[in-house]
Amino acid sequence: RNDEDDLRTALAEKQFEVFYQPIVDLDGEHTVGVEALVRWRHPSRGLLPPAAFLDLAEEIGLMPELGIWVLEQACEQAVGWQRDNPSFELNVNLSASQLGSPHLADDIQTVLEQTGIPPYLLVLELTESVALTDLAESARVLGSLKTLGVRIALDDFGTGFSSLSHLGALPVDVVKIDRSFVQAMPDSATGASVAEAVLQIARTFGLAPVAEGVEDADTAARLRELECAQAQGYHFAKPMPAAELSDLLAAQV
Ligand code: G
Ligand code: G
Ligand code: MN
Ligand code: NA
Repeated sequence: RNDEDDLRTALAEKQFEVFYQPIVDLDGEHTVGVEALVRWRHPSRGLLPPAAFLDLAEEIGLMPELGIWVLEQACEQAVGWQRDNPSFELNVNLSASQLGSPHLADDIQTVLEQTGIPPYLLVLELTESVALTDLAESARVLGSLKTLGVRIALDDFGTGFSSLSHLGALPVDVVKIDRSFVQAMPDSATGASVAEAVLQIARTFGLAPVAEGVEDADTAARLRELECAQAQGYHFAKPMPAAELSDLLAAQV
């Protein structure tokens, strides 16, 4: 048996789990939402991170199915969290092959209906590099998703662009500032200025920024000064199983 067979079996047997990383508002440091992040509970190798299997899953055509499974799981969980916090947001990642799937919008619509999650509380994340591969096609597909009422986030923002023209061409609501910029903030004045410039670009285009990879209190404070409303990172919390997230939410009420 090879890795490919293992992965197909994993999908058939649902050996995956969804972890959730809090997204906080930088003013009160309350959890305002989560990003869903898939893990593989491998029968012999233990809990595997996405880096260990997502590229292969994408390559052999399993990502559309795995991606929709993650979306379903995450929406079911989020509906519960929304009972206590009616504005609780759920972010779910989309892969390149999902974006290319002709039934993506229909599949998402089905999950929205089956789980009853309000569409405006679902944020679909797409990496900037995927979004830029074919700008016209991305604009068309994201436009079709927007008609469902969901929001779109550009992930790894700032790493992919050769020009800024794409920001006007894509129907995007949120940008997730790549952690390379955030982590360079304490290093030097230049690092801090670049992060500030990336935030400024987001604002120029009317996009809500979420800072990724915040690992210390100083960076959080600096981002707050720069009026970045939301952030994510180990300083606040690592990705965790659904039950732990429920405990965390219960403790902060
Ligand atoms: O969980 P971790 O922090 O190791 O995530 C690593 C990367 O894997 C993230 O950048 C994220 O974009 C990607 N990833 C995690 N879960 C999913 C998923 O369900 N679908 C897609 N397409 N990517 C995911
Ligand atoms: O989709 P994306 O690649 O942005 O997913 C977030 C990834 O970043 C996950 O792999 C998550 O575990 C990781 N991550 C989240 N917070 C931090 C952090 O503060 N520092 C670092 N180094 N990684 C983080
Ligand atoms: Mn992401
Ligand atoms: Na990212």
